[in-house]
Amino acid sequence: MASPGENLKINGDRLWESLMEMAKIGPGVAGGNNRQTVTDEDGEGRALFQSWCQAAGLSMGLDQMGNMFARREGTDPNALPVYVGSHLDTQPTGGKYDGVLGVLGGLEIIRTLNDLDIKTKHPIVVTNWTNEEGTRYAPAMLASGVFAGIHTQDWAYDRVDHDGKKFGDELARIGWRGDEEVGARKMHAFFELHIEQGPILEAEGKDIGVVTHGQGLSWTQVTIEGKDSHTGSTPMPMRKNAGLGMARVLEAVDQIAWSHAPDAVGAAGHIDVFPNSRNVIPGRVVFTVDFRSPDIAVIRDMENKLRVAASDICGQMGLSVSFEKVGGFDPVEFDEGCVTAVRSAAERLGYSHRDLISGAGHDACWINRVAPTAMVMCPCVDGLSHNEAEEISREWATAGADVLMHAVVETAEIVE
Ligand code: HGY
Ligand code: MN
Ligand code: MN
Repeated sequence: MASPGENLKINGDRLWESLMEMAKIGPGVAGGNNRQTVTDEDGEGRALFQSWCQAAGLSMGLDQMGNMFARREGTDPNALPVYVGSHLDTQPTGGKYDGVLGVLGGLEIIRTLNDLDIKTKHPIVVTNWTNEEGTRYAPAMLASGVFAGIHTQDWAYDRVDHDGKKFGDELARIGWRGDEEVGARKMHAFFELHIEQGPILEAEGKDIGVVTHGQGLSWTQVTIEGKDSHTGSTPMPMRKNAGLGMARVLEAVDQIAWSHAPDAVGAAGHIDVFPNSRNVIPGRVVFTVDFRSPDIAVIRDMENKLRVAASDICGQMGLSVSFEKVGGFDPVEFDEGCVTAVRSAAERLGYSHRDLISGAGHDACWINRVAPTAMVMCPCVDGLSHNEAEEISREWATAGADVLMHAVVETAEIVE
């Protein structure tokens, strides 16, 4: 296959302008974004993305999970398309680039190929996956998970948010529930550009992360029941303090993760306290423990140790405890051919690079189950993400999109 010339580059200013334009939709309170999945703001972001795709001459597809597919024809209409994309939904206190860079980086490839009238044998399809974040509706990567056959669509539709609203109803309400069967599309390959969301690339002065693997993830929802009672008049020995139980369990979570240092991590980001009143001892707490490691045996060990520790702690305190696995995936090894396309693209373009294990989960982790898949990463400032202060440089965005384009175009086969 002919490789693209090293002077094939995207238009970094145009990509940056699109990122800043998208960032205006669902603004946060501190310079980032709050464009959570299947909210009105998500719908607005989708509409803007669709208008840009149509302006670039792409034909639009939409499946029953709201996954968006914008297709540029190849010279061989029967050739399986090369897909490229990520997600437009954000955390409640999200950054402007998490996911968005991968979707708009894919669109920038199309805009550049159109500018230069470059044709490829395989069609290219830019993709926006619904609900990658899993923050309003667990689990993360929900729609790419249905696409890859991990979850059933009915199960996904029935997921409820904090207010009891169902995912399927909300997707229909914002008008982005399509007709296409989810997962019917077959792919030649899938590529995803994403910010690292960690400190390694910036610390080592590397432009590009060649993602060979993704670490595994486990989400266990823990419910501890005690007894609501007055914080003033209930004697200490009589208390059934579920909040205190949670505090001791979270200390154990931290120790469990440290026991597998340096490659394991653990914490709880979601915590609900009931009744959450200043003068009531919490009678019930519900929280989600997030464990991650590149080694599945370590993840299983951390899950087991959590259950043992939480059961012991709650037993000693007269509290009840229950567990529910609400998300997770095993460590991922990406496709060697696609990874090589990414690495040789970085080399051809003269960008510094290093192999990398992704610390965060991505739609590519599920799509890797159904198509040859790889990821490109760029640095982010201080490795910070899932924070409105998330920041990248224009140069990092450009380098990442250049490498993404070369990997995609080489795989889609340029037609001379
Ligand atoms: O949780 C994750 O790793 C991803 O950001 N959804
Ligand atoms: Mn992301
Ligand atoms: Mn994220």
